[in-house]
Amino acid sequence: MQTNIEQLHKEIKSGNFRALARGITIVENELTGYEDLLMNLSENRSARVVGITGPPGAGKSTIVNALLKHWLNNNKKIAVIAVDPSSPFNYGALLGDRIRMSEYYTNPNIFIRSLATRGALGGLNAKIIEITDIVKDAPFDLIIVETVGVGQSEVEIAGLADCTVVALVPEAGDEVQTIKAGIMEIANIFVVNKADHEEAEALYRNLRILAHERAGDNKEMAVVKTIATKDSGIAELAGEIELYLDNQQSLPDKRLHLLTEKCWQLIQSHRMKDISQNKLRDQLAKVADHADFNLYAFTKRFLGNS
Ligand SMILES: Nc1nc2c(ncn2[C@@H]2O[C@H](COP(=O)(O)OP(=O)(O)OP(=O)(O)O)[C@@H](O)[C@H]2O)c(=O)[nH]1
Ligand SMILES: [Mg+2]
Repeated sequence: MQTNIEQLHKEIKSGNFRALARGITIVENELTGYEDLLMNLSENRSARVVGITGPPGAGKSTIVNALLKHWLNNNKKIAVIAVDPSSPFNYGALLGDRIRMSEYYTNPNIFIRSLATRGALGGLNAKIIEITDIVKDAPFDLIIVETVGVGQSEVEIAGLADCTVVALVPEAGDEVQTIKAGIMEIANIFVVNKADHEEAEALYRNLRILAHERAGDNKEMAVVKTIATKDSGIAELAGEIELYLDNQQSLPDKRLHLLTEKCWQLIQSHRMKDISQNKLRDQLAKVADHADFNLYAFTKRFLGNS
């Protein structure tokens, strides 16, 4: 391993946030040394990943802020990864009312990073798995990943996270019976946020019924009402997350599925590394108009020679 990457790795492990930010940038952009960095991640990394997903504007960032405040008061070290924050919502805006902003920005117990989506992995950042892995190398208790629940991203977040929290809002009340089957599959905990709206009660009741029906003989999924802007229900939510993490089975199917997909992708990109479209095009230009041209035989020969 190159010395500077080795040094960076040491600093990340010791909790240096600048080093962590640098490491994320290296991995996100595949800069020199990124593979070294990934291949030398520590073993036995203990930080747990909490995914928070839900429709745009459901209050995910507000919930994360409120959870941050709660856990900071309990002396936890937390990293937040926000994927494609569609609103310019500023983490810390709410923290600011209890913790002075200056203190917050230099708070050694919170690390926050926003990532753009890159279209890959159905809405999550293409490097979200690698980035989360790097963050796990730093000494955090919890890593919170916020993603807007659109399309496939919900499914991926469930594979990435040790506990997936799905935030819904009362506006969805009428549609609760038609909540996408996918959401029921991925949620470990439901949050009914904006419980200050009167329709919240109906959504809460319906979710409880759904959770009950789904549970069978197993423990029912928790449904927690919150008013994130007022920190109401946040302690209960934090408690349910901790309880879920404490009782979690070792390797959920969803995780195995995600790892398989990711490994497949890595193998694919590794194998394709030396294959260039230009080279293919040049070679095809020479032979494609021959009467005996056969694309499949050509491809096989090309692979043999590359
Ligand atoms: N009345 C009420 N408003 C809330 C509550 N929680 C959040 N909000 C407001 O809802 C709006 C959206 O909150 P965000 O936390 O940005 O929602 P989000 O889900 O992170 O949104 P995106 O990241 O854009 O998908 C903000 O104006 C919040 O102040 C709540 O419990 N009650
Ligand atoms: Mg948000």
